[in-house]
Amino acid sequence: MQLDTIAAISTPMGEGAIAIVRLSGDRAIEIAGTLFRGVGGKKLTDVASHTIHYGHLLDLKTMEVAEEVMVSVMKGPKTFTKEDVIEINCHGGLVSVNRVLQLVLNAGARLAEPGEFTKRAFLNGRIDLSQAEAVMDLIRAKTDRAMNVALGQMDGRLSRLIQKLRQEILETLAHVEVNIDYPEYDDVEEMTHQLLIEKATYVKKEIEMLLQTSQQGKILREGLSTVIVGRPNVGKSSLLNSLVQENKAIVTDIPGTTRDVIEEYVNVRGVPLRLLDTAGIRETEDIVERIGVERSRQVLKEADLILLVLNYADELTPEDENIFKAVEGMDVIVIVNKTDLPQKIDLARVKGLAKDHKLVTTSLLEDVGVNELEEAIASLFFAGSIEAGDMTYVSNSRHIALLNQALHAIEESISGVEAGVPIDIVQIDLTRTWELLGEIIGESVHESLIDQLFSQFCLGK
Ligand SMILES: Nc1nc2c(ncn2[C@@H]2O[C@H](COP(=O)(O)OP(=O)(O)OP(=O)(O)O)[C@@H](O)[C@H]2O)c(=O)[nH]1
Ligand SMILES: [Mg+2]
Repeated sequence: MQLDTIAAISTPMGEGAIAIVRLSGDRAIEIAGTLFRGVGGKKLTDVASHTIHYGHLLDLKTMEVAEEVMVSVMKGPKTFTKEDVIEINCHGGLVSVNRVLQLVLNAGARLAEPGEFTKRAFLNGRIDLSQAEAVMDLIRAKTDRAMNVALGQMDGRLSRLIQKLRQEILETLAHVEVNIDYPEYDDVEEMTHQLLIEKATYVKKEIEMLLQTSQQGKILREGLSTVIVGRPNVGKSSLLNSLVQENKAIVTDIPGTTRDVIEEYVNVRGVPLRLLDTAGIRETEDIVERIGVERSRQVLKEADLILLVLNYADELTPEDENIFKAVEGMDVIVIVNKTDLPQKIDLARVKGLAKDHKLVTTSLLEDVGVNELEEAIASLFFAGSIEAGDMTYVSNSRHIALLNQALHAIEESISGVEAGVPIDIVQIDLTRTWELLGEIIGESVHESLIDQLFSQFCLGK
């Protein structure tokens, strides 16, 4: 495939010690070479691959020195894109790095689109689609574990599993083909049926297992989505601050202080939490607060874990009971806060409402009970037996959707065989499963989807 030579700034914008402009393509070395003036007249086109060289870049219009640089020369195919790659290390700083980019663009490179380097690695066959997506996950990883999952996927762990399943299906399809070609042999037909059920059941089980990891994968990637809810003024924002050990949210004694959803990432005893503090839920005339309350209700729906806060120094209200109703069926920890004040709450009634949920009492003001709460969160999470280990996690929503469709297709084929439908119909379902799994690793995917996926990348990656 003949592609033009692309260039982009590959380091974050802003001031730093160094910044990197990267080029990839057939003309990368030539383009950098025309700008580069090395020590003793050294030419980039003559140097060995995977070496780095000190020199200056010339502005070809004025023939003046524009920047002092170190240039890495990496010849394909042993590069990120499999093409010739140049990395120009220049001084960190907006002006400097933009000037270098401008020079290489003037010399014949084209500005890369977001994710185009990774896209080339994919198009040139160095990585498959799930690996490319892992590159993005890696960049965005917010926890250590998320990073390990992404590394595993980049290494091709998921790809290999998917390929193995596709191979099984292919072999099964070959058998079906024999059966269709020689329908007169009864024993072939019987064998085919038995084999079909066997293989398809195996594939089904493997897909189910992958899907089981998806919930955990999502949590590892994004953090356990944990929503703090409760009436105004019970201490929700105080709880967020106490868990992140910083004053992130505004705390006042005015009910209705928090108006928007506040989001913070925190590690509680090794459990990655995406912590959301919400506006206290109540009926209100204040428009801003009302929007906040509406948002609280929305984030509630997508929560993995609810921290329901009550006020020890106040009686239970119908609003409290409504909140209990709203979180029915979810993972909830009930927190009765402000135990330093005189008790007004009916704890027996709270226990009735809490049912099987864990109940913790705290005084956030005096830092009492927070340890117990952290323990409750961790035990809830680890009881769900999340293990980092070597497991293959599926965490990408595109993959999850495809796996669900593939599961459906393989189930169709199994029930088809069992119901004795014509074998060529079964063949269609099997082929469909094979195709859907292929989409995960980027075989048989539509070009527009590829464009869309890569456009989510950051520039220069
Ligand atoms: N006495 C006592 N006061 C507390 C405790 N926890 C929080 N408070 C106080 O209660 C008031 C409300 O706390 P916030 O954390 O802002 O409550 P909130 O639930 O976020 O309130 P809204 O954002 O208005 O919904 C503040 O004055 C806190 O200092 C506690 O354990 N004991
Ligand atoms: Mg608040």
